[in-house]
Amino acid sequence: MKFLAVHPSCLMYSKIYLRLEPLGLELVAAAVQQGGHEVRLLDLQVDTHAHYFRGLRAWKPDVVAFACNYLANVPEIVDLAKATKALLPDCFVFVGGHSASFIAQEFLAHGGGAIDCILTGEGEAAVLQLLEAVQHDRQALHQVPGLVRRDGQGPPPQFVASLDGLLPARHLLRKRRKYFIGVLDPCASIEFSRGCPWDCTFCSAWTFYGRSYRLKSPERAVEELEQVREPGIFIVDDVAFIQAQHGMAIGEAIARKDIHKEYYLETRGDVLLRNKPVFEFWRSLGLKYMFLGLEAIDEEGLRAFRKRVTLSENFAALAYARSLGITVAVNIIADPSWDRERFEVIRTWCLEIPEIVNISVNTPYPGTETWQTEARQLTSRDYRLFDIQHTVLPTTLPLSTFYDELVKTQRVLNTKHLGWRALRSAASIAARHVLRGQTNFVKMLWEFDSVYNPKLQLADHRWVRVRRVALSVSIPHRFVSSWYVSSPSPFRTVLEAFTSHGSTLSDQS
Ligand code: B12
Ligand code: SF4
Repeated sequence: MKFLAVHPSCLMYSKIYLRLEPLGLELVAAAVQQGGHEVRLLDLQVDTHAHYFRGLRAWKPDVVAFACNYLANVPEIVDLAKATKALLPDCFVFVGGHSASFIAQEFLAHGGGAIDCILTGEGEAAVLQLLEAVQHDRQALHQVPGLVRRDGQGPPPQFVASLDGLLPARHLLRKRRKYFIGVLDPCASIEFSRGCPWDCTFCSAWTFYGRSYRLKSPERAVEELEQVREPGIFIVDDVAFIQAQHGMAIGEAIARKDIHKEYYLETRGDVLLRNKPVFEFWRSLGLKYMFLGLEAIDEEGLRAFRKRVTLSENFAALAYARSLGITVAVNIIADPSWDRERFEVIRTWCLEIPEIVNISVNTPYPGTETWQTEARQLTSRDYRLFDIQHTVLPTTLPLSTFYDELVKTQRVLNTKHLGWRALRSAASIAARHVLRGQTNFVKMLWEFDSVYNPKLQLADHRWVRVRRVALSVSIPHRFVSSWYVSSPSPFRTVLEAFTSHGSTLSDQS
């Protein structure tokens, strides 16, 4: 069969700071290719809708599969699915990814028949069984693990047998030079582990992977790395190098093979402090950037997010990363309840430290605990506003003032790292990139004002009110009745844990 895999357009972040290859979709595409099907992959982060429709008309795929890891992409995917069915009524259209898995029934309802099913969980585990059913016996769709249709569902999704069996179909991407993060331009992505053993309230890593934590063997990890051409590598693990031995073994294999790359990874403050020798070693291998999810600069905030780390540990981790000469980016979650003083405190703190500070807005996301406890307060249910740059919860400040303060804070932070100042400090790197025809990093330095603008952000809310959004997120009431009942076992286990602790879920079910 002819299989077209599609990643939706850029998010607000990916318009500036980073744009990454769709690794999950490449894994799904690789599995389909191994099954003997003809596969194409289109990434709308770097290609246009016009290109998509031209391809549909010319190639006439039998199956179109969309990746949906982010709620903000839901309306685009629904529109594309409807247009696809209008053009090719016999084409089988389905969606997978994190967000699709958590709102499967809602997604199907939005599609109004244009989306044939949602494949929840890890796509590469069941996609061939799905295609087999599509090709030979549609009745068998109901036996596909993780598959959700409007009239029923298959057994719970299964995990892939081993991460070692996976190799993403990187060769299917046409515009690989478009992927970057900061000065790592171009940059590829790689996965060394899956899942996370912690249980932060705002995060769904632990509900999606059912709290499992799996590792790729160091041999396979390095074999894969050797095949990557890009000089920059984004390690996509939720928390890198939780197990020191694993991180060390991969590092040693890289050193033995004399592989020279520059790396970006995300980890936790306590993991960094616990596994100092690993990070030190990786620094010598080319670890350039590190992202630490601090989330809050007060103990109360850390407790509320259930980060299970102390403020002093986080600050000690920052100091340690600094001492290694690694460029550190940290994240702070802005709460809609913040007043002017609170924003001012954050601005002052951020200016005192050399790190890049990213401010995101506290947003309940389906699949998280916060979704269960806070979704009833939502002020907007428009998917497009669930991008952590808008607020969907009530603000203490008037909405326009909240955005003024938010963007003012982000701008203050960005002047440290974007524009002429950044270009001066990274002039030789920028010049090298431009000479090689790589312009993603240099363009990024001036893009802030065109993307982040309080008036535009406010206008997005007005737009929603004026047009009455047909596609909106369902609050937990519906979410529970459809998603909980139809959800696979790891999700169920976690939700049951919430109910047994007397969360709002029990009032609703
Ligand atoms: C890189 C990344 C980003 C980048 C995106 C870069 C880009 N597009 O250029 C940035 C930094 C911008 C980003 C932002 C956000 N992210 Co993010 N991000 C990731 C990260 C670290 C890696 C993604 C990846 O490549 N994973 C590896 C691949 C192999 O896994 P995968 O993509 O999930 O694919 C598997 C399945 O999902 C599924 N699948 C995926 N696509 C498809 C398609 C089909 C057809 C099928 C059948 C299956 C399928 O099968 C794949 C293989 O098993 C993940 C964490 C992680 N480790 O996955 C979080 C993650 C995807 N992000 C998440 C979140 C919550 C966000 C934010 C909302 C907030 C935040 N915490 O930063 C914002 C959203 C921004 C917005 N505007 O909406 C969540 C998703 C939760 C959800 N949707 O329920 C994750 C899982 C992190 C987490 N631990 O909670 N993110
Ligand atoms: S925020 Fe990080 S540490 Fe917390 S559960 Fe998610 S991935 Fe794990």
